[in-house]
Order: sequence, then C-alpha cells, then structure tokens
Amino acid sequence: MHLSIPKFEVASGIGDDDFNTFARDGYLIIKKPFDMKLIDELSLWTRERFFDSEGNVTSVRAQDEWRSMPAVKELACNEFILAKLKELYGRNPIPFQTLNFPIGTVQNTHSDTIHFHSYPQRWMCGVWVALEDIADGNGPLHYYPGSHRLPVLTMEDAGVTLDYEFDDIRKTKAQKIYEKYELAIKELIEISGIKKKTLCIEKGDLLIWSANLLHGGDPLRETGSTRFSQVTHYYFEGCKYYTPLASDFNRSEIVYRNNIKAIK
Ligand SMILES: O=C(O)CCC(=O)C(=O)O
Ligand SMILES: [Fe+2]
Repeated sequence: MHLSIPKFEVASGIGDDDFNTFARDGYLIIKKPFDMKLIDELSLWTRERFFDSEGNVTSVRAQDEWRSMPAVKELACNEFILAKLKELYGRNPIPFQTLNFPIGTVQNTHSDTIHFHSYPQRWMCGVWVALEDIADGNGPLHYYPGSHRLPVLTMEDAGVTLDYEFDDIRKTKAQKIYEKYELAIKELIEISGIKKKTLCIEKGDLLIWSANLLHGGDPLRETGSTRFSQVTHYYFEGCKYYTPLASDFNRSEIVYRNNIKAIK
C-alpha cells in the first residue's frame, strides 16, 4: 500500500459494517467481545487498587498499570481488538499506553491529537472499555460523532501566538495556554453544529475512537458514583510519534517520542 493515510479515513462510510460505520462516525461501539472473566478480574482489581477500606477514592487515575497488573496488559493486547484495529486502519496497531479510572474523569472535550500524535497524521486511536455498567449519572465518556472529519486543531489554530507563548507552555503557564485550546475546541464544535453523545454502555462493552474524534468526560451527576474503566491508546507501525503540546513547529522543535514500544 502506498497511501499513508488510515484506510477508513478515506472510505465512503456508506454501509452498516464496522469499517463504514467507523469511517462515517469516527467511532465504533462493540458489545462484549471479551471473556467476561477478564473483565470481572479487572473490575475487582479496580476496587482494590483505587479505594481504601472505607470506600474512599485514593487516586482518580493510573497510567501504565500494565507493567504490574497482567490483566491490564491482557486487555490492552487483546487479539480481537488488535485484529479490529488492523481491519480499520490497514496497519498493525501498537498498544503503547494504558489508563485506568475508578471514577469519571470530568475531562474537558479534546482531541487526543493535541497530547500525542503521529507523523504522518491520524495513525492513533483510543479504546475505552467499561469495567462496570455505565449510566448517565456516573460521568460517562462523551463524544462528537463525525468530529474526526474536522481539521486537526493545533495550538497555532487555537490562537496561541507563534513567538513567545510556546515557551510558556513548557513552564509555568501551561495550564493557561491549554485553556486557549479548550476554548477553541468549544468554538469549533459550535461552528460545526455537531451534537454531543454520551456513552452509556454495559460492563464489557467498548468504544474505539479515531485519532481526531472529540471526546471528554461528563460531570459526575450522581455523587459518589464510580466509573470503572480502562483506556488503551494505540499508535500504528511505520510513523514518527511526537508530543504536539510540547513541540514548537515555528522553531522546528519537535518533541519526538522515540521510545514507543508495544506493550508486551
Ligand atoms: O475516560 C474519559 O472520561 C476520557 C479519557 C480520555 O480522554 C483519554 O483517555 O484520552
Ligand atoms: Fe482523550
């Protein structure tokens, strides 16, 4: 294959099969493709890992627990997921990072392309797995169907000036600068007219989102509600990988991720 663009990104999206659904919507929901024993194990582990004996949350997220918890690794490297991603993208996926959550993230809407991206672009995706039933009250994941077709919003597109502000982002004003990005995303959504959806799925179900699909975490409407979940982020073979937020194209300073390796 000569084209270095993910296969689904150039497909028509006409048809109800997984490939065209993903092409049209930029995401795909799959119901319980796993051995539920694995999901039960991860669910029990989430309770032990993130709560004290009185039931209070001790931390709200943990990155790369696959290093110490085999079941986290097993889910990230699940054969069904790897084969599905290959079918959609046309290249071998590289699971490179896991995140586990005991409660909703309440994360503002974003595209993951601002945090980690590939060159050529869009060779990246996320897989979100419910480790318990998710309802509207538990701060479900939200997403904007079709938003993957919008331009990939960079910090320059978000109005961060090209001369001095990029210095700040690596230092003390990082938060302030990131807020500009979030405001620009809000504007992008308003102009596009795309409507939000929330992910109320059952334990063991998953959602795959493509690189540029806008998503975030809804507010925790029900106090004390949990939202056991695991996200794995995947790159695909044959690209350079980098951190856009830390890079400054204007000064040819690209912060590459040279040590990307598949979890195993
Ligand atoms: O689970 C969520 O609420 C959001 C997670 C997210 O944005 C991510 O893992 O990229
Ligand atoms: Fe994200």
